Amino acid sequence: MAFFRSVTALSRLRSRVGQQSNLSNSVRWLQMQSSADLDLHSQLKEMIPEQQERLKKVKSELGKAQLGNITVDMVMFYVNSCLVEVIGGMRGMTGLLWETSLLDPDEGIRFRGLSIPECQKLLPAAKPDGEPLPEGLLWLLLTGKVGGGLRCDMISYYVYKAIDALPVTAHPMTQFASGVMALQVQSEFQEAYEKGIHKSKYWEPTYEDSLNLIARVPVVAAYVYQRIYKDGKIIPKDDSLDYGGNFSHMLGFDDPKMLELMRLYVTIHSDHEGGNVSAHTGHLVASALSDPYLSFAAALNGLAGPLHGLANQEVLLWIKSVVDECGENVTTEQLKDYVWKTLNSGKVVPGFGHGVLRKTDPRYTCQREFALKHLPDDPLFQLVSKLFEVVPPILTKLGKVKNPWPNVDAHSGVLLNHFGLAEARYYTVLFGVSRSLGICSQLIWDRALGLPLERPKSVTLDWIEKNCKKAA
Ligand code: NMX
Ligand code: MLT
Repeated sequence: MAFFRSVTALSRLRSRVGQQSNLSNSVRWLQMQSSADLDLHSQLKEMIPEQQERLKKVKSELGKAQLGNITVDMVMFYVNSCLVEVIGGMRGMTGLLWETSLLDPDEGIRFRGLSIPECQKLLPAAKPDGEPLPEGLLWLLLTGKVGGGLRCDMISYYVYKAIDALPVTAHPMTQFASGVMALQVQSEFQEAYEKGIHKSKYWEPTYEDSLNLIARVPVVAAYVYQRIYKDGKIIPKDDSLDYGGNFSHMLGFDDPKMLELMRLYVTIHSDHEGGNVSAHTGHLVASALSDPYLSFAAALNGLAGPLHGLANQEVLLWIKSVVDECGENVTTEQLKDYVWKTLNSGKVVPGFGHGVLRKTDPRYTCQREFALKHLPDDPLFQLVSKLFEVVPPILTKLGKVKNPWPNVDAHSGVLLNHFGLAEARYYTVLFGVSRSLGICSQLIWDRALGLPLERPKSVTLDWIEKNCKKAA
């Protein structure tokens, strides 16, 4: 079965009529052409009762099965048997149901069972041997099936005034998250809830909000970019383009290779199972029946932290600081010294390490392959390659770093920089646009499966001392 969909096929897709405003237009991705000829909504409607039954069966048959032991040292860290009084961050605790993807510490992410190379082979592309289309990935995340192209729709929206109310110097993530919050005033879930919708129907307005949100965030993001770095002019979408291609176009980048990069970028950053800070935050907030806009805006605020999504900004700034100090032809010895200088000044080496992964992130690897294909001679790419050799042995020498290998953020900046998107402070916004696909897909399933309010128990140090027996 051939899954490739050509640009011609995409250009056949028609726009649907949407509301207009004088402030903006955006793109709405509505429906995929699946082999089963069912639109996305119908396909989900068909799947939901089966999955609800499946969950019921799991609860009744496996409800008391153990997923692991929660011990005090998951909450606390012990170093050489001495208690270090920091919170352990729940590493290794299984506590969430997340259907759209699963992360293996050694192998990396699988989206509904498909690895990144498999997605590159199986998902629809805009051209032969091209990068996967994010809309194909969205279909996969939502249904577990490989679908075809998407139909896009013009809709209107204005959040520009909310963004414009901020100083132009505000961090791009602040402007982006504010724009997403402003989108919330059109939440269909909120309206339906106020009208008393039955809980069995929650998933439907969640679905509408989620698809609207996914369609609108590139427009908000592109505006933030134009406002901060260009002349503030809105570049209208191009109907012949797909989601990733259009996003690049609205940012002002029309090089076909950059369009391909954006397709790959949006696909690989979309989802990383449920426990990462942004996904977990989105899921937690949505468990209070906050609508997808409120939940996703909260997720973005977590993504904006330097240990999470802001690391892509930090990586390019750090790489540029290496070049400023040592020049582009930095030697291995100079690089080692620079890494040690960073560590000795109490900072982390951005782009290396991970809370779960214990090998090189496959999202790093596929970006490296993209660079080898399209920009092998780029000096910053060569620097990134050198860092791959220099950093892991140094981090290993520290003795405390559990994963010395590069993560997704170690590579993305030099690719974007190569095609002219050089404003590192903006990079996390791109990550945010992509993550809307994963978080919102899961939110639809959260409501479809009737997942409850999330409310784990917490304890005090005093409680642990009184109630926990010393291990033998
Ligand atoms: N540079 C220096 N020290 C590090 C690094 C690094 N890249 N990675 C881990 N460590 C330290 C860490 O700070 C901790 O030190 P301390 O005990 O003094 O607080 C120690 O090693 C143990 O940490 P780990 O258990 O290995 O890692 P943890 O799960 O706590 O944190 C990260 C994971 C990703 C936060 C951490 O590796 C890090 O800070 N990396 C750099 C920032 C980064 O690239 N973040 C992006 C992650 C991917 N994403 O997009 O979200
Ligand atoms: C992510 O993509 O969310 C990051 O790799 C962080 C994580 O998985 O914890």
